[in-house]
Amino acid sequence: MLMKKNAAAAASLFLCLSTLIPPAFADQAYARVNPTKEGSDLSGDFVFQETEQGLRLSGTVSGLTPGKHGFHVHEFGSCGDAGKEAGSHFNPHEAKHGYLPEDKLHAAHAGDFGNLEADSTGKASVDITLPGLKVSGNPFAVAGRALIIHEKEDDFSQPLGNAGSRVGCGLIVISKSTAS
Ligand SMILES: [Cu+2]
Ligand SMILES: [Zn+2]
Repeated sequence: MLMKKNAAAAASLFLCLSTLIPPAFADQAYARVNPTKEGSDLSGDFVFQETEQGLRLSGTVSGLTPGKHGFHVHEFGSCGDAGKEAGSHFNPHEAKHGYLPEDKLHAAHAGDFGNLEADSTGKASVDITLPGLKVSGNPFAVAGRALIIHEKEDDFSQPLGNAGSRVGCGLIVISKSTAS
C-alpha cells in the first residue's frame, strides 16, 4: 500500500515538474515578424517544423514593398535598434554567405534563406525546407534567434548579400508541436 502511494506521489511530482521545466527538445517553433520602424504595417507569421528532410519553414507576410527582400535567421534573439541587435547572419561554422536550400550547410550560412518576393500588393509567402537545421537541442537550432526581413534583395554577394536595412524582425520561439 505504501509503495503504491509513493509511486502515485512520484508520478504527480513528475507531472508537476514536467509542466515547469521547458522541454530539452522541441520540434516546432514560430516567429511573428513585426516592423522595425514606425509607420510600417509589415506583418508576418512563420512556422518552423522539423521533418525528415530538414526544417520546413512556411509562412506569409504583408506590408512589404513589391519585389525581393533578403530573408535570414540572424544570430541573436533581439530586435532592438531597428533589428541591428539581432547581430549577423546565423553562421555556427564559419561558412560563406549563400542560399541554404541549395548550397547546404557547408557552403552557406545556416541563416541564409534567400529572398521573399512580394507581389504588387506587398504580400509574400514561403514554403521551403532547410537542410540540416533544427528547432532546438543542436548547434544548428534556430529557436531563440531572430528572423529578419530586409529592405532590399539578397544578391548572394559576399559577405552578407547586400540586402540593406532590416525592415522586419521576429523572435523564433518554441511552440507546442502539432504533429500527431
Ligand atoms: Cu539578414
Ligand atoms: Zn548569410
